This record gives sequence, structure tokens and C-alpha cells, in this order.
Amino acid sequence: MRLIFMVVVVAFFAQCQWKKNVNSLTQSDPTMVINELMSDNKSTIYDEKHEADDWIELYNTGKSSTNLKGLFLSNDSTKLDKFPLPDTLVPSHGYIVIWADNDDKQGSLHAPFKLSKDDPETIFLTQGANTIVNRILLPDSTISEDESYGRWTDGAETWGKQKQPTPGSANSGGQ
Ligand SMILES: [Ca+2]
Ligand SMILES: [Ca+2]
Repeated sequence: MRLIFMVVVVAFFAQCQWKKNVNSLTQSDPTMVINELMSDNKSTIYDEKHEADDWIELYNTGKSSTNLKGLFLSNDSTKLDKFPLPDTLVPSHGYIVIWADNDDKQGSLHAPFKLSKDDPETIFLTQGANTIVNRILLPDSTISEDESYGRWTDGAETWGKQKQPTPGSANSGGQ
């Protein structure tokens, strides 16, 4: 009986594609984290201009509201201060969606870069211009259109594909 149980457990984990992102880095006590990303948005969500653009969801893991001011997003390790996040409060355990559409004239939540859907790419969240809070390797084309890549659960260190993307709300896991 015990052996059967062990076999079932091993089989379960062999099937499980959720794993720690080997290239991820999380500061020991981060408050804001990159929580979910989509690099091939076809019809999941539209911005104010009705464009189905790439997006990055940030999540406040802390017990109080956090201001995004002083944080930066980038897809370039040689220019970590590419996108200064706006003076905006995110509530405790709240979410905010940043458009990665290279349309920074469309508002303060639009970053001046897009996400690559064909090649692996590293996305950085930094405190100030230099201190990396989060470094996430976004995998390549194994993620299909309208699928996202996210943490399970919110704020955790394990990452995987989400067939049901959840921009602005709790991650849904692999289902
Ligand atoms: Ca746009
Ligand atoms: Ca989400």
C-alpha cells in the first residue's frame, strides 16, 4: 500500500510542469513582485486603446499598501531604469497590470518595451535604478497565444504556464 502511494506521488510530480524558475531572483523580503506575464496576447485583455498588448502583472505581497514610485521595470540588463513606475498605490495583496506595448504616450502604465514571444527573455523589477528586486526568465514559444506565465500561488517561487490568464486578479495555476 505504501509503495503504491509512493508511485502515485512520484507520478504526480513527474507530470507537474510547475517549477522554480531557475533564473529567477527574489530579494529576501520583497513587497512588490512580478507575478504574471503575457507575451502573446491575442484576445485576453485590451488596453484603453483597445489594443491586445503584452502585459506584466505586479503583486503586492505585503500587509500594507505600497507605492510603485521608485521601482523600475526593464527587459535590458544594461538599462535597468528603462521604465520608472508611476506614483501609484497598490493595496495589500493587490495587483496592477503594466502594459508592455512600447506605447508610453498612452499613459503612465505603459512601458517603453514589448515582450518577446519567440525567444527567452529576462524581465527585471528594480528598486531605484540598480537594485534588482525580481529577475524573471520568460520562457520562449512553449507558451501559446493567450496563455500567460505566472507564479502559483501569488507571490510564490514556483512558475508555470496558465491556460486561464488572470491579469489583475489571483493566479489560477495550471488549470
Ligand atoms: Ca497600447
Ligand atoms: Ca494574476
